[in-house]
Amino acid sequence: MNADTTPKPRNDYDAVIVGAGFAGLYMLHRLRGLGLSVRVFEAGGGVGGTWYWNRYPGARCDVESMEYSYQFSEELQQEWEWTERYAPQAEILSYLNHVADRFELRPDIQFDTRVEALAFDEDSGKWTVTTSDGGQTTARFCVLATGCLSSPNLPQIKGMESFGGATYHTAKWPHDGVHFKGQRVAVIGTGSSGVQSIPVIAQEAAQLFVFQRTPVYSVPAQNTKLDPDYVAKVKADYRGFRKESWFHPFTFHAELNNAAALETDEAERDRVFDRYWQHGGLPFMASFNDLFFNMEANQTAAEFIRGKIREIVHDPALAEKLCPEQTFACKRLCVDSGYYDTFNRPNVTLVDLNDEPIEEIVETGIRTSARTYALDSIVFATGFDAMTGAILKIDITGRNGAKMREAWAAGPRTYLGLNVAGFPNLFTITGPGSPSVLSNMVPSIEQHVNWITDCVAYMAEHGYTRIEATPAAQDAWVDHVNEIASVTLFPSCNSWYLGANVPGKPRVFMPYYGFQPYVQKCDEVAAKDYEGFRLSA
Ligand code: NA7
Repeated sequence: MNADTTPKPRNDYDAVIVGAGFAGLYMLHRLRGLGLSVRVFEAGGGVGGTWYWNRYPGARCDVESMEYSYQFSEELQQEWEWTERYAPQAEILSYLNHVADRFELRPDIQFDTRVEALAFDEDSGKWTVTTSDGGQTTARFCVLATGCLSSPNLPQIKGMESFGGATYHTAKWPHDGVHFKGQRVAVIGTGSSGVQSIPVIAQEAAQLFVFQRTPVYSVPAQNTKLDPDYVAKVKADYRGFRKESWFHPFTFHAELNNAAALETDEAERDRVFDRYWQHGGLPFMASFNDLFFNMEANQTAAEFIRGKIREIVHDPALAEKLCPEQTFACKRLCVDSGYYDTFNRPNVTLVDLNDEPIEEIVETGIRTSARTYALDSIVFATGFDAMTGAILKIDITGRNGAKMREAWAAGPRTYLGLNVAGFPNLFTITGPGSPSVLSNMVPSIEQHVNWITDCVAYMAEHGYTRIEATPAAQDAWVDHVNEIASVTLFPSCNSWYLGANVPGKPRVFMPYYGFQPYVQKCDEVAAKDYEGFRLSA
């Protein structure tokens, strides 16, 4: 495309990107490739997003490393060597640092700078970006690459400030690590972050108290060093391997069993479940094709996992307390390394918050309705204000003074999870209304970045300077997202997909279920000259 070649003052760019994680880095690479001037603002001191912040013990990805990576560069995917089936946080962070260096991205990224406000100026057609360093930058395009799980949720518990020991949130973990040796430690929360960190902290702490509000379904990762023969096989046709996952309902490799749990006799069903359990990880969800659509089928998987918990945990009463009752995989399924077995350790105590709710945090520890737990450290593994939290932290003002916080007061509304009516030239990557967290994030990010890049190029070719979703297209899309969600079992539990984990957050199912139909829709929209968007000069 023909980029504007007139010299620009340092605070005016063609595009501003917020965030330098997987999404922001690739977006920068692509927009620069169009010849655009681009500035990235990143709150962290380095690249990596989620993988920069979540340095808690045991942190690793629940999607296999050979496919939790970029595919846009054949050289990159050939040269990078993953060491384990599931990459630990530090390795993913090294990978992203490598990407930043390899594609010389750093000069265009301003670190330690949080975007505080975005305001659209009708006359100039540009966004003014106000940053935490007091700076103001203008840009025609603005891309929110702020991540789905980047705004930590810290519960407000009475007396928190009075605790005399140390407190940590898994998503804001100190960079030089934490030593728990000899300590009495509490972990509050048993989602993925709790499930991954609890077995590791238990090995070091003198005493570990796990404060559980809702028991969780977890499948063993069966993590292992990567087999060089397997890696060589994938790399021999990496494009083919990626294509297979692109067309897989989960967007990562998993053997799909095209049989219904309800049409399979119990003994055979258990054999199948066990085979997937031994294989490990999220592919367990592919063991039968009716698990997400029929509660009776769903509960066969639930009961299988409860059976495993009863087998693993020696104390039957404790095992019952660890058994989840809600819909299987309605909250994101966890993938663990020794989670349930950790409760057999003599230094680990489960505190069931349904029996003894937390009343307050005191100087010496946590007081529940039953007793006071004396503690040296408290770890909050309490998750995120997911999908909308990081976006709504920014004071965003669109056309005619419209506020994003008001536009989303009853829950997020987007067209394709890519743009919001009333907010021209503002794109979201893996925003609410797109498959994002229900898919393998990296291919989803690449699909969005590619779509946005093509859109910006199209606008330049056709002399357009402004794009914005029409309210009608947005309304129809929001209805469609809800309609699809309603045929699944996802809305049947209090998950962060629904915003149910954050007090006061509107209860709306945020991601779109179905990667392939979604991609098809995005492609059709582009092919029909961005149908559902208003383009203007
Ligand atoms: P999650 O999955 O949201 O888990 C948070 C956990 O913290 C969950 O067990 C919550 O219980 C618990 N929680 C939250 N608030 C409280 C309070 N106030 N008291 C007690 N317990 C509380 O976050 P994660 O960081 O583990 O994982 C997020 C995603 O990252 C994960 O799904 C993967 O995609 C990667 P609840 O279930 O709400 O009763």
